[in-house]
Amino acid sequence: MNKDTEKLKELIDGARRIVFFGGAGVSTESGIPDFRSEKGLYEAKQEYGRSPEEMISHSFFAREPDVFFRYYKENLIYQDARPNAAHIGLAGIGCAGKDIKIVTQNIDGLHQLAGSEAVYELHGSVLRNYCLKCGRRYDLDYILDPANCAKEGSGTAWVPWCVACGGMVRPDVVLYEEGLDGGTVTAATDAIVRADLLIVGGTSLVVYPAAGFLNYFHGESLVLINMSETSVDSRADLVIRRPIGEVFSELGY
Ligand code: CNA
Repeated sequence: MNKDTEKLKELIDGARRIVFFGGAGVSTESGIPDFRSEKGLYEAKQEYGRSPEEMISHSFFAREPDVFFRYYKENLIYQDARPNAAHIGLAGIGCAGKDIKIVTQNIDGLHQLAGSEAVYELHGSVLRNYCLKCGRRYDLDYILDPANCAKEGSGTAWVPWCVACGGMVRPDVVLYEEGLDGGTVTAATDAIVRADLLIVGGTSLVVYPAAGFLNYFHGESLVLINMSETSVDSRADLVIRRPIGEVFSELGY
């Protein structure tokens, strides 16, 4: 086992309450691109001529729902993606009897698919959708089915519509310019405040308010697992600059 992985294993084994705080880099090894890596969505062909932040902002969604949904379905949905060694290892730490909570900026549902139980999704989930008019809930398959997107006279092909009331169905995902869910924020910050070990992985830590959650941590050890440098590297007790899936498969939980 690599020296830094050995050190991480010691910290995990000695911790009483662990929080893993993660971002898009946790899922790149599952084939889901992040935003800021070389192969991330920022570098992907800019056929829309706008940044990912603008494309998935509240104002763009309100202004051009059809283009929004096209971009969203083409770039943010990966139905065949499966949990990688990082998701599986984190779930394994829980199975080994450790108190571990996951605070994620990801919207892909892969932590739950891997078996993690306490998962706080700061930015919602692509798996959940709801009608803006009557609140009826829909799954991902519903919004991807073209039959649910055709509406006479609407002139759109990508926007899903509610079968009950005809209202527009939207993803339960926090768009840029929208606030985070209060209950999720409270649960996530409580977990961080109580943790003695905080492992941060696969996040550039530039998206706020999520990145600011790290300031709630006053526990014993802070570990960072990220391919590129972040603003909190200097505060960390251990920095590992390797693919996170590789690190977790070495840990062997
Ligand atoms: P980001 O800004 O794209 O940063 C990702 C970070 O992960 C970068 O610093 C990379 O160097 C690092 N990284 C990439 N691959 C690995 C790897 N295998 N091992 C270790 N580090 C790696 O993404 P953030 O999560 O920080 O930004 C927050 C946004 C991105 C959130 O709002 C997410 O909802 C959004 N997003 C989510 C997904 C998803 O759900 N999988 C995908 C794309 C974007």
